[in-house]
Amino acid sequence: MYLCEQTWRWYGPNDPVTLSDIRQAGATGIVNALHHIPNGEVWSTEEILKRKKLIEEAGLRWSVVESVPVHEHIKTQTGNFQKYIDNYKESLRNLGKCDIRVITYNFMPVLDWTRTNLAFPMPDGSRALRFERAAFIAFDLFILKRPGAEKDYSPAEINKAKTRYEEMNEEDKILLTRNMIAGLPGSEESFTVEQFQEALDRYNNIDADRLRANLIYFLKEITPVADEAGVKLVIHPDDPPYPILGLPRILSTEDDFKKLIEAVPNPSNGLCLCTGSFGVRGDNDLAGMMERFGDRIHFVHLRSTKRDDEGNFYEANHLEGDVDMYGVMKSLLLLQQRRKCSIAMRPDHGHQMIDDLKKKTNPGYSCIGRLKGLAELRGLEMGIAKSIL
Ligand code: DNO
Repeated sequence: MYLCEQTWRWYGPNDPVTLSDIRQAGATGIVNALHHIPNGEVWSTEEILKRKKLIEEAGLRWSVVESVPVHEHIKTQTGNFQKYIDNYKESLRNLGKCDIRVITYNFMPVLDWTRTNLAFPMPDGSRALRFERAAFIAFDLFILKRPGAEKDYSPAEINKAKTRYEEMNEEDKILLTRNMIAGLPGSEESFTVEQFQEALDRYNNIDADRLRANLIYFLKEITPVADEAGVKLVIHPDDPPYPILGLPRILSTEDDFKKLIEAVPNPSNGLCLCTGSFGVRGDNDLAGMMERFGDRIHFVHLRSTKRDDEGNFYEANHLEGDVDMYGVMKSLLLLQQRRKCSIAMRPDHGHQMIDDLKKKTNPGYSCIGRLKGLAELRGLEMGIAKSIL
């Protein structure tokens, strides 16, 4: 019987969660990136092997790269983009040589994932990540003051955001700004408000069609290299899965990924099925996507979100919220039997809880919340496996 490979995202030697902690959590695979290499530069085999050795010495395996970041010049096709694409190819070849076979990336303009609140209190005393639409709009209209932003929102939304903004003290505003643009764990960029507006301006003439064309261009360049190197590329969906800050979005739905594989059918063109990101939209059928994109899915992020009618969502416990984790897990198990292989999954995010509340942790990536998530997912998997297989 093929079960998931249980993996865990580790931010490298500076991560407060150690490799030994991760082993105790029961994961066997590590999801890692060379964050010290500047975005756009080649990952040399030497650097890759150094990191690989560290992981293996702890009795673990480097299963997945998350992420080899895609330089903004590639996304906008400006400046030195061809050089950055060549560097990307080189990194893929080097990863293949070092026997690391799954490479995650995203094509979100400017920002990787976005939240307004990193310590949203849950009724049980733990803390969750949250996206609050009124706070987000307040940032856009009254802190960033993005030109033309008002036309993206209804009068009622603007009023609500105004009241929300007026209720904030200086500290709240600084914290909101930091959450929005200082870079959440794993994102390679961080900005001041001025730099941020400049970064947004680079997309003034780039709509979704253009951004998609740039992604397809990039994939047509790199997938033949990935095919040859024996590595799978997996794109991470947009988080949140709709346009924000006037930026185009191109990987928010099933149809978005379908367009990519139709344009670039190479086998290395794959998907990281992140149930938390796709799951924010009620119209994404996660278990169905698992089935329909089965051959393209090489990495799965398991987490759940809970949305309301006003565009807010928070990250729920792994087995609660809007994601039908039972349906997803069942679909993932059936897929693995069909493909006769294990697929790497990781518990994505987790509440900050228990002792971690007293520690400085990477938002979403504290130890105990993910340990709980992994334990629950592992139990769910075994229960389904034993009853259906
Ligand atoms: C957030 C993560 C993302 C993801 C990238 C992949 O917690 O899932 O930052 O790593 O988008 O490139």
